[in-house]
Amino acid sequence: MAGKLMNLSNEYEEEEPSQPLNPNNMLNNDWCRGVIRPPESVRSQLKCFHLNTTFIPFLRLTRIKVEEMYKRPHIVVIHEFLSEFEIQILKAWATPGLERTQVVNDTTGAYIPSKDRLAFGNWIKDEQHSAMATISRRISAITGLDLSTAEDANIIRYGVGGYYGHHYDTDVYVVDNPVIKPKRIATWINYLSDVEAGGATVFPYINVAVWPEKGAGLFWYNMLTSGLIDVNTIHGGCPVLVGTKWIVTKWIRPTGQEFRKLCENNLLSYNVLGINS
Ligand SMILES: O=C(O)CCC(=O)C(=O)O
Repeated sequence: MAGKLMNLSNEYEEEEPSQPLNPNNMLNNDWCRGVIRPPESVRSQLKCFHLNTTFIPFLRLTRIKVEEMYKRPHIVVIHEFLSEFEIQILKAWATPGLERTQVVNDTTGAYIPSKDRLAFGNWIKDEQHSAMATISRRISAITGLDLSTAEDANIIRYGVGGYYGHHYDTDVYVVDNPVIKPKRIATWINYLSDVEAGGATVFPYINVAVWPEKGAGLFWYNMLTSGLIDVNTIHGGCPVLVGTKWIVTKWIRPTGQEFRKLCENNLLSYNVLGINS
């Protein structure tokens, strides 16, 4: 995989990744072992807070616990997002139809099995279970984004050794790519399990590792307010060493967000949970 394309968040003095990115070398890399993290200058700005739900009727009586993992791009964990009941429903729903996961081929656009992703997955539409519909509604209320145009949720089970190599959730290269993958303004991952060892979701360009926490949600914006892809959002799922990792991913598309997240022709303006900066 190519080296870093450009660094838009040059506001911070960040450590450079100590190893080249290589989806086949994830077992050995620093990010998966949790031995590197963002510098103190970045960490000291991160906050934990309760989302202000005063003006969100659907969430008004709830506590939404947000922990910032990074500012630009804005990467946040929502603790205690899913109930035990929802977790059990999603696992039970997915299990009979789990199949080897596939990735989009950049040349043909077809879904194909790939050595970059070793896991089993299934899809669920909001209409197929009221629990999923409610989860989507909560994600929409928390993010302020329209989820009616989002993709179906992808339920994934990684066994021991399962992983997902570093990738972007949306197209980065505009030129010379015959297949334009769907643009995904943002990604939400629900963790349905803890993992005894391994299995972190890592963002190697910014040294962020998020360890799976049963019931938590992980959210970030892939796009800047200009519509350009934030190259620092390259991420992957580290190999599971002990245990099983379950996630449910919702990829959120730009269509429908026109009046919710306004476009700005400013390369340094980032989408964030709440008000943009
Ligand atoms: O397994 C993970 O932690 C990452 C999953 C992921 O990158 C994705 O579903 O796009």
